[in-house]
Amino acid sequence: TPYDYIVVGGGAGGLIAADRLSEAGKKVLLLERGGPSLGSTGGTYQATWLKGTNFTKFDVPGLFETMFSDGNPFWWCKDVNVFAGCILGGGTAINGGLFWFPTYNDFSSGAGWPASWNNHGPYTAKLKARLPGSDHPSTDGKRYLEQTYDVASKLLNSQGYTNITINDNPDFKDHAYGYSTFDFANGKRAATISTYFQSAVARPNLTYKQYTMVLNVVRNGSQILGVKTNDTSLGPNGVIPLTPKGRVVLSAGSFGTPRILFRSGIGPSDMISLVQNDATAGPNLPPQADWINLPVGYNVSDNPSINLVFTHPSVDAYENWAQVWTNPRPADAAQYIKDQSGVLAQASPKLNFWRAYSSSDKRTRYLQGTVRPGAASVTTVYPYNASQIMTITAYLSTGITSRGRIGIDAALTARPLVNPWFVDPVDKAVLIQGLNDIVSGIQNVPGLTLITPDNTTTITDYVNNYDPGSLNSNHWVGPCSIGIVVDENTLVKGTKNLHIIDASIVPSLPVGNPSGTIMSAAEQAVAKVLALAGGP
Ligand code: 6FA
Ligand code: ABL
Repeated sequence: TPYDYIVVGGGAGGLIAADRLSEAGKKVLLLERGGPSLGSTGGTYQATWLKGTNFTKFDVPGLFETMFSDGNPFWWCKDVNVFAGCILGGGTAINGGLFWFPTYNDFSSGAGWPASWNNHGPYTAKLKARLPGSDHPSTDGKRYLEQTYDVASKLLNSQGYTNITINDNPDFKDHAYGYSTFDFANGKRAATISTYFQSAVARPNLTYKQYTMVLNVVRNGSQILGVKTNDTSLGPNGVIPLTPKGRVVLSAGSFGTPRILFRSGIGPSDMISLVQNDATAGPNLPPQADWINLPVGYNVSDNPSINLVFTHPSVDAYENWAQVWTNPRPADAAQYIKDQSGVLAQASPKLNFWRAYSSSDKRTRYLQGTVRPGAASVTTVYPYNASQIMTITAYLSTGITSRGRIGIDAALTARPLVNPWFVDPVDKAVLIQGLNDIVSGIQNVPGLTLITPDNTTTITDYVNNYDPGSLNSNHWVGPCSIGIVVDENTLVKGTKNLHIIDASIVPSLPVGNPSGTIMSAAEQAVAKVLALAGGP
């Protein structure tokens, strides 16, 4: 059967697109390559201690850190060489859940948005109505495991920071800090899954197919006719058609969407040539005369981030989250099962802060900090108390000038081709300054000890010797930037009916972890698509 809209990918962007398109009465097909995540969507992957409940690994916020330590991490995309979620909810099913409503700057022309996008307010309000977020997601309204919050707030108070409720003051991002805020509700992960997805699948005019991978769009020149999937039960050769005025919306993420474009003959010729050389994908390319040359994969950014690890005698490192899957603290597990309250109703972050820097190139760059108990790794020549470790991750965000490139290799694995961090030395200099400012306050907090780097290494040497891969923040945006690859209505240039609604159209990094801005952008994008003339 033909569809008015085929939405490819059920992540942050795709679930909002599918919900709003079906709400408007369109006949929508939502295709997701992964399977269920939350228990409410049919997910079943549980820790033993959760047996008898309907909660999976993806529901329980306190299991977030185990995404990186699990022996069977089936949720990661195996054909993307950085972390990406291939499961219902995409990144939002497996991420830390940090959730920030956008600032004015996040959608400003200076950030690369067309003028028609600057007023994000009404769209953010629509998002907020569906997904308010919470800085106290435990169902009893209390906060738990707050020692690192207390330590970090002492550090920041001594440096002139103001304590605020972050999402009540989105534009206050200089010398501001507050409780970490999450897209969780009722002590569980919510994101776009238990919200937009739930209302979308309830509509008879929306069809959802999981475990279905889109390989390429099928097109006649600039006219998209449908999509080709890996499931031949869905149509001849796996092809699913559009209605005559129908449109395809790609929401496969910053790695998945460019790959679909390359496999459809859209993008730089070096990428399409790799597809051409592939025995399976090559024959599905349109004739070379129909290739559409666009800079898909360029203008990519991700926050460079650096971890500082400390100890403080008051801190409970919570066994560095190593026990929560197999052997959680019994009282905390019981409390969570009883009413989704307690330590496990929240993910690891406890406090976030921001500071603005003006730099030698006269630009303003923002630094974000995320504070949590535990640490991914410790490097010190001294003995230390592992039960007292905590991390401040410092991210360079809005204002970054460095850009990288995303593409594919000969195996069609999606990957960064050019790393986007520290291409511009000013970015690195500002992050080093921000780190130095953080550690300059240590003396104001009795008992606080920096253990990575320790006092045998300067911050500058630490940053210069940092493993480049560890600079990755998983916040990839921009490979199909608005104004460059897509027009202001998210239409892929050179096509009549191919749209993109996901992180890949975001032209530069927002000030916080990006999912809130991506969701607000999706609300705005789908409204613009629905308002276009000539559609179904
Ligand atoms: N962002 C935040 O705001 N806060 C966080 O705490 C945070 N943490 C993390 C994190 O801890 C990790 C490990 C990762 C990987 C990301 C984090 N992010 C965080 C970033 C945030 O999750 C992403 O920026 C956001 O999810 C991007 O939204 P998109 O809509 O652009 O893309 P998704 O990856 O969410 O969804 C793509 C979907 O398409 C997936 O479900 C995928 O399975 C599906 N898909 C891909 N290719 C497909 C194909 N060919 N056919 C069908 N489906 C496909
Ligand atoms: C994010 O936005 C980042 O993308 C994640 O990297 C981050 O989680 C979460 N939010 C929470 O702040 C970190 C984990 O806390 C680390 O344990 C892990 O090593 C790291 O992700 C891997 O990138």
